[in-house]
Amino acid sequence: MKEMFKINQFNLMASEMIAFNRTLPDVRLEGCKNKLYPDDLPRTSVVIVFHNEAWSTLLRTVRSVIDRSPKSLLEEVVLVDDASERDFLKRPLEQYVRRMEIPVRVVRMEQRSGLIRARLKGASLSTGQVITFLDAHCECTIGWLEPLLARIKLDRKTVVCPIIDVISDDTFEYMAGSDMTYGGFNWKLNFRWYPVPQREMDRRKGDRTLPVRTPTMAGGLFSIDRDYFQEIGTYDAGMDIWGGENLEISFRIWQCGGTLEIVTCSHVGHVFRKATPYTFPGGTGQIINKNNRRLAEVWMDQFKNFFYIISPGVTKVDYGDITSRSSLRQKLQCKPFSWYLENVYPDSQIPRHYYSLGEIRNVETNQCLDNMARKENEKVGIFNCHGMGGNQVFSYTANKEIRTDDLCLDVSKLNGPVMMLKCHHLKGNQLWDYDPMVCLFLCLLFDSGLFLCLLSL
Ligand code: LR7
Ligand code: MN
Repeated sequence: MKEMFKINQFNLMASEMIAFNRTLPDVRLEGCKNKLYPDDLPRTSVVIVFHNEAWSTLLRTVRSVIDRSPKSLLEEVVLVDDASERDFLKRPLEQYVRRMEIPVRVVRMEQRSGLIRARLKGASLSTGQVITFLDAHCECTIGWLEPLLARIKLDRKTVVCPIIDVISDDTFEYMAGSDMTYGGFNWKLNFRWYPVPQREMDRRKGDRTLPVRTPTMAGGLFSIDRDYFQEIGTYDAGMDIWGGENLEISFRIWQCGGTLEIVTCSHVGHVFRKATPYTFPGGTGQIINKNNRRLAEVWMDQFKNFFYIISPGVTKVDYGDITSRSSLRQKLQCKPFSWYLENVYPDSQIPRHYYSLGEIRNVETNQCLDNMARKENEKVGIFNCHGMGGNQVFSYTANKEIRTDDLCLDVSKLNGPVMMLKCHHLKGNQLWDYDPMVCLFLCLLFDSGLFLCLLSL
C-alpha cells in the first residue's frame, strides 16, 4: 500500500478495490432532495483533463458522470490526456470507453501542456451548450447536474460550482463538504476556503439550499455556458501546468459582469492530496509564480502589491507577454479590482482601504514585528528587520486591524501577549488605535516585558 501510494499520492490500493459504480451517500440538504427543475435544461459536455491519472480513479470519475447524469442532459465526455506516460492510458483506455453508453472521446496533447491548455483543447472539441470541467479523480453524487444547469439556464452569465466533497486520499471514504464555506484567497494568492459571511446568509434569507455567491472557485469543478466561456476569454493560454487559472477566471467573471456561485444542492467528491505526484517541467515555484504574476498584472491593479510585497522573490520571475489579456480586459470593459473587493469580497484578506503596508519597525532597536512563520493562535514575534517583506509585512487597515495576510494581531488580556488570530472583522480585541498627535507612538506591552513602539504607521 505504501509503495503504491507514491504513484498518485493517494491510496491506489484502496482505490483499486472499490467498484467504479460504487454507491455513495446522498449528502444533500433535505431541502434539495425534492426541488424541481425545468425539463428543457441545456445539455453539457464534461471535459476531464489528466496527466498520469490512475485507471481506477479516472474511470470511476467517468462512470459516476454517466450513471448520475440524466442521459438527456449529457452530451458527451471528453477526456484530454496531457501527455501521460502510462501505457494503460493509451489504447486500452480508448478501447474501454468505446463500450460506454454515451460518447466518450479521448484526445491527446502532443506534449505536456498543463491543465489550462489541456482544458482549452477539450473545450474547443466539445459540442454541448454547457461545458462542465472536472478533475480526473472525482465522483458525482445523485442529482449533481440538474441544479448546476438550472442556474445557467436562468442566466447564461452565471458560472457554477458544486460543493466539493472530500474523498479521503487514505481510505477513499466519501465525506460531505460544507455548504458554509466559500472560496477566497490570501496575499500569496493561494486559494483558500473561508466561512460564508453573514451578509451572504442574509441575502439568501438563511436558506442554505440557495446558491452561494463565491468570490473565487477552487478551479477544478465548474459548469459554464460554452458561448459565455468564449465571450469572457476562456483561459489565459499563457499559463503553464498548474495554478493561478482558478483565481484568474474568478476575478475575470466578477469584474467583467458575470456571477460565480457554489450551488449547494450539487455535490461532487474530489480526492484531495497532500502532495503532487507529477513533475512541473521548469520548477514548481517558477511556474506557479509566473501564472500568479500574469493574473496579478492583468486583474489586480495596485492591489498586486500585497502579493509582491509578501513574496518579494516573485518579481524576478518572467511572466511573458500579457498584452492580449490586458486588451481583453479593455474590450470587455471590466471593472477595477477595487470594485471587486468592495462589492464581491468585502471580507477579503486584502483590505479595500488601508493606511499602510510594510514593516512595523522600532527605529531605536531596528527590530520588526515578525510573524516568525508561525501559524494561527501563536504569539507575534520580533526579529531584526530584514527589509525583505515576507514574514515582516503587515497592513494597518481602515478597519484598524493590523493584519498579516489572513491573521490579525489580537490581544485578549491587558498584559498581552499579542497573538495572531484569524481576522474576525468585529474590532474588539483586534482593534488598534494609532494617535500620532497625542502619543507620538503607541506602545504595546508584551508579555516579555518589552515595550514595542509602533512608530512608522
Ligand atoms: O500538467 C498537468 N496536466 C494535467 O492535466 C497537471 C495536472 N493535470 C490535471 C490533473 O490530472 C487533474 O485532473 O489537472 C487536474 C488538476 O490537477 P490536480 O488534481 O493534481 O490538482 P488539484 O486538485 O490540487 O488542483 C486544483 O487547483 C488547480 C490549480 O491549477 C486546478 O484548478 C484544479 O482543477 C483544482 N482542483 C480542484 O478544484 C478540486 C478541489 C481542490 C480544492 C480546493
Ligand atoms: Mn485534483
